[in-house]
Amino acid sequence: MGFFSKLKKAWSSPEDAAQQALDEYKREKGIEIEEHSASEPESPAVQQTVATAPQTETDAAPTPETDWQAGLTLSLRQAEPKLSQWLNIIVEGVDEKGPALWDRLAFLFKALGAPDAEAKDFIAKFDAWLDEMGYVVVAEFKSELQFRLALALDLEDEEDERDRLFLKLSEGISKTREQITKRIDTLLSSHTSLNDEFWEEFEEILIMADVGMEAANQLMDNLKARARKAGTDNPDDFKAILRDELEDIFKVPPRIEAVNPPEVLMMVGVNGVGKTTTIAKLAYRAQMQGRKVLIAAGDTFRAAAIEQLEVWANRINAGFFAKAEGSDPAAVAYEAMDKAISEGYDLLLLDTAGRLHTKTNLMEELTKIQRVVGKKHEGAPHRNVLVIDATTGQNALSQTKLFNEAVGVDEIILTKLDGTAKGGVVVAVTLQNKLPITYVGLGEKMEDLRPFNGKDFAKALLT
Ligand SMILES: Nc1nc2c(ncn2[C@@H]2O[C@H](COP(=O)(O)OP(=O)(O)OP(=O)(O)O)[C@@H](O)[C@H]2O)c(=O)[nH]1
Ligand SMILES: [Mg+2]
Repeated sequence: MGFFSKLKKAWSSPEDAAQQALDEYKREKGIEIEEHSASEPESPAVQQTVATAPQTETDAAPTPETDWQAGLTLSLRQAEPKLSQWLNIIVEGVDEKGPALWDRLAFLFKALGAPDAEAKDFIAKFDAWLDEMGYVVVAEFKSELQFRLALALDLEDEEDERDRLFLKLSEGISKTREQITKRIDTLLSSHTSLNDEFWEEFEEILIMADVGMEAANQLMDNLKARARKAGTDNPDDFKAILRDELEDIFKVPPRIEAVNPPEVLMMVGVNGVGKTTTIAKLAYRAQMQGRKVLIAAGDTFRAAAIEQLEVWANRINAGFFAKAEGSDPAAVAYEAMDKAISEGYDLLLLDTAGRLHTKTNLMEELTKIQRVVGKKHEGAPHRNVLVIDATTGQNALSQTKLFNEAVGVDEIILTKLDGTAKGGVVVAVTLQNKLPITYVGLGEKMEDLRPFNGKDFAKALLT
């Protein structure tokens, strides 16, 4: 059972909801409410808010304040146990940011059993972010608000959030799906068995979708073996076989090691793939989850790169460390490591340059960074994260190979999966390197960097 279902169950049985409705009615009419027996299970503050409000103002008519709180309580109790539904109730009738919204949001936090201080902090940060972004109207930021709530309350795994993510992923890869799935459907409808001609045409589809020759061959071998094992050469069974195979391909477990904080992530990748913005998104996620984050500007090649990172750090309220343009990136990393340790940061994110024309130097520079932070802090950098841009198709493969050989890659973040038909490269990258894809970028907003789930990807691709 999910968090919301549990909470709802703890709140009340249907009778209690009815009792609440009655209380609400009485309160509206200004009729005094008698005490109920204490059989209701003790639970988060909604209960208390409603129960205590009338006691403090026994004789007075209900204030507008108790009214909205009671109304919200009732609505929350009756709503489907989903964050999205609850958020809809919270923002109902509120068009813009402001005290009314913050009161209601604080009330939701209370209802969910979160401490007051956490609610205050969340709201203050969110308000500051809205100012920074210039968002005023609820419709502009509701989705972001839900994402933040899910992160802050550790509800990202709730069914509702997973559904939302799936939808987002599904939309994000619609062009890739168009490229692959429509063609597969046509292929399947024109064949009565999985014969040689079928496989040849299937291979063509894979190549067109940027899976690449080598990976395509490997994939086909696996699929043929699966079909044989299942004793079928019926095209009707093909999609299920392909889905199973894709799920298996993506089952690369991320390397999780016990890390002695601060944890250090080094972001690598060629220029323009999205390293800097992904660092901001990761920092933001980590902060929402209560970690103290320091971002270091290891791309000292361009002043603009340092500034870009600083703007992001300020925007999300993360720590920031930089030296002048042209400084030695390893020195930046070393000093940032120092700062992270002495100031008690939980996570250090190292941005790096990505210029391609000095490939050898770049790799030397990266290994030097690794060396110096490792000297300062045992095991650091704990994760080398390679950022690749899905729109580059086959180049993603050579980049993975290059970086993996030079500095060792622990995981991959695939950006710009939205709006490309070349998403098939995910299959090739995973198949050929056996590296886990941990996040995918589905757009430019903060909420657009999401954990990658291979099973969902396979499903979204083939439905
Ligand atoms: N649509 C979309 N755009 C993205 C995504 N991730 C990053 N971008 C955009 O890609 C552009 C380049 O991003 P940066 O973060 O500056 O890339 P970088 O790797 O740091 O680039 P260099 O510092 O030049 O090496 C920016 O305009 C980002 O907004 C994504 O997942 N989807
Ligand atoms: Mg950058």
